[in-house]
Amino acid sequence: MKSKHFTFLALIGIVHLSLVAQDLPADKKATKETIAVYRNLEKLLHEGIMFGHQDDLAYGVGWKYEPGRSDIKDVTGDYPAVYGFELGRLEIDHAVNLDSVPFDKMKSFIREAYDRGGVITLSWHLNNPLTGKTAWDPAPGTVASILPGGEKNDLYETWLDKVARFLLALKGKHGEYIPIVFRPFHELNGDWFWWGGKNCTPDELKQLYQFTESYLRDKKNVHSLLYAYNTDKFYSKDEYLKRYPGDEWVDLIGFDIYQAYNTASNDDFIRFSGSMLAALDSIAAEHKKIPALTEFGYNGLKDSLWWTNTFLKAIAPYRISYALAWRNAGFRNADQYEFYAPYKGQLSANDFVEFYKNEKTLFQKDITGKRLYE
Ligand code: BMA
Repeated sequence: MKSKHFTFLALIGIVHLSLVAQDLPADKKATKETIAVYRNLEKLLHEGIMFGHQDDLAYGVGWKYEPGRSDIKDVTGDYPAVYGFELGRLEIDHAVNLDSVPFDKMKSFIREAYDRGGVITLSWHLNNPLTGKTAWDPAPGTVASILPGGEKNDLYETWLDKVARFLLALKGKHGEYIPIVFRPFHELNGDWFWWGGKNCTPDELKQLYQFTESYLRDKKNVHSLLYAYNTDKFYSKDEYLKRYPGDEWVDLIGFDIYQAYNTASNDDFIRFSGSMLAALDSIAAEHKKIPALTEFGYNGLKDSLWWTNTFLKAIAPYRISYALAWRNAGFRNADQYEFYAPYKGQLSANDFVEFYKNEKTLFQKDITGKRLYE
């Protein structure tokens, strides 16, 4: 009996081990708060899926920079559990990012989110360092030009210096660095960014990822980052891993998906996300990484039951750390708008409240007490 019990426990141990992340994040000198949040993200995988929202505290549909406001809070009375912000244009010394958020305000939003125990993730639509145009300028040769030995390597290092300065200025009340899930070079299998798809070789992308991480970590002493590897849609595990820089460089793995074009119907969205989330889950178990839905959305939310009838059905069966809805940029006119989360009075707002109440979803009130940074 005893030995059977022992075998059973040992087996549980093995199964459990195969599901968990490694003991330490990719950065072996990570600060204690970063290690804590890394381990807690893994634990939370067994409890539910954290809801995240890009630029949540900065603006929403019809408002900008109103202290304490959030479209998610307007609708549910609670904040998201995860907050996304964006660094694009920090590299060229602009005071505001490419979506008009002043970097100074962004720092305060990040501190505010951290003080509430929320998780913060940063993306970076950095300009093309070879041409000086935007991230969406897929000039061939750009990645090669910024790797060591390339003509723009020095310039790229100065851009990383600025990112490091920003990250090192993010401190909590006790002077500790605020941990950040950093997801550079996102959607890296798509062709629209200069670091993406056919615009560089898989090997160049891997080198870029590794160079960026070692530079921030070893040259700039930034030890508050968890690194996310992030594709767009993918059709096989091989495709997903084609540009993967290696287990020792990555903490979270994710992908971005929007309900649009080839996932136009609810059923298509559920089926397609499902097959990707299943693949992600299995890659996460094999590589001991934390799976996340790093961006998602259905622009305009023209389906009053989208949250419970489509999105929840798509994600609920899978282990996912968080799902980050993209930004509520609002309306330019009646036909031109961009928002992926409801605002007060929006067609899907009541259904979002049901989504909020569902036991699978985690918002601020579900996680603050868990003290993820301790
Ligand atoms: C895109 C859109 C753009 C935005 C960019 C970077 O998906 O939301 O409006 O500028 O992301 O955040």
